[in-house]
Amino acid sequence: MAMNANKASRVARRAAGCRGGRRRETEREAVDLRCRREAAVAGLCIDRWPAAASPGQRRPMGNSRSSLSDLNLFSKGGVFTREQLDEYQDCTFFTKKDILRLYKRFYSLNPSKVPSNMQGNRPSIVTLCFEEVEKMPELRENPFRRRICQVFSEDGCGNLTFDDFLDMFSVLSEMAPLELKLKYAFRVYDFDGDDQLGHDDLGKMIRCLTRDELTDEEVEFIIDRIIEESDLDGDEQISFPEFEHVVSRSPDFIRTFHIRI
Ligand SMILES: [Ca+2]
Ligand SMILES: [Ca+2]
Repeated sequence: MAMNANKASRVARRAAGCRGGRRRETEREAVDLRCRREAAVAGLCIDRWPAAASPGQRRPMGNSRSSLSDLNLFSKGGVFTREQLDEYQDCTFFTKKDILRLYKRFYSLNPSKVPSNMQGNRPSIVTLCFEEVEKMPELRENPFRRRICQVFSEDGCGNLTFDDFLDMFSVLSEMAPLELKLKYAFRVYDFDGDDQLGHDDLGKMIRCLTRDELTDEEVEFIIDRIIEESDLDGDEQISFPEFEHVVSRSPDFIRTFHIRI
């Protein structure tokens, strides 16, 4: 279990941008594994993805049983070096097999753009644009798909390298701890990136969640209620600790920052 905590910390560092020293930020080294149970239901209310399954129930990515044989073809071709796969396995919640499956998904989004050899620095250079990534069934119905991709993209615009793509699915995976998911859920909601959920962030979040079906009055009413419930220091904004506090009391607030692969 200790290894999982370390791994969580590594993935957090990686996802926070330690590659190449960009966007450095510290992460708590210890991750409370008691949160793992809640992780199954937690995250951003992002949508109608199926509820969490135990790791043994995970289905392979792709939509057919042929995935594995296709994958072998890729493996023999040497998509990644052993060192790359070791590092990916170390820095994410995935097995090498998962990583190759994810590569296959990435590749299939635009085979003319993604090379069949990803050695060297290609994983941090070859980029799929948001419009290509959002077609994935796992994201297509998600009202926050653009925000999620923006948060994980190196360029902040939602265009993803394979490294970004892998980080995104690692944090969204059922193996990622609640604490990590909350951190990214908060970033997704924080549209203006000022580390607070203010009035405008909450308005956008509610409109996104309800697919813009509420009147302005209804949105204002909900914003007021959220602030009333969550704003402990009275500054009319919700900080990350306040967000964590609320979400830990009402797990329904965020349902599924989670994608099965
Ligand atoms: Ca904000
Ligand atoms: Ca506050």
